[in-house]
Amino acid sequence: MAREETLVIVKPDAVRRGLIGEVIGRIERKGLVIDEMRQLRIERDLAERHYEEHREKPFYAELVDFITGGEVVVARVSGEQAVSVVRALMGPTDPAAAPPGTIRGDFGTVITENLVHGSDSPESAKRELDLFF
Ligand code: 3AN
Repeated sequence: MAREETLVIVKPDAVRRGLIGEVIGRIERKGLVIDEMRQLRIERDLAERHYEEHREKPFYAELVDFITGGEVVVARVSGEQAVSVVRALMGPTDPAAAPPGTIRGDFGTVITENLVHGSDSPESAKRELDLFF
């Protein structure tokens, strides 16, 4: 067991659909803590740094266009095993395949518009939190 921090981004599709409270509420009800949170429009340069590990992927341009295409909410979230607990709440990357009960499984069908980002390791969390906070 380890207390961890992770970065959560409520993506533009979720913000547009009025799901900020739904996403953040699930994280809070699970028992994690929102230490910092703000709403912003991500600049292209910041999006490219955030997603730099995907730079060579075929979906990279679409991903950067999407995340910069509307307001997002970024949150610093902490708690026991916060990285994997948030990933479990989110569900798998493709909402069409994500099980009901997860955020992506309950609210999405399209892979780009998958509602939420959560860091995939404590190392990624540190790098990503430093970009946003
Ligand atoms: P996750 O967000 O579940 O960690 P990653 O890190 O593999 O998924 O991908 C980052 C983001 O890139 C995803 N949240 C999703 O929006 C997008 N993405 C991943 N795979 C694809 C794909 N095959 N087609 C389009 N977008 C994708």
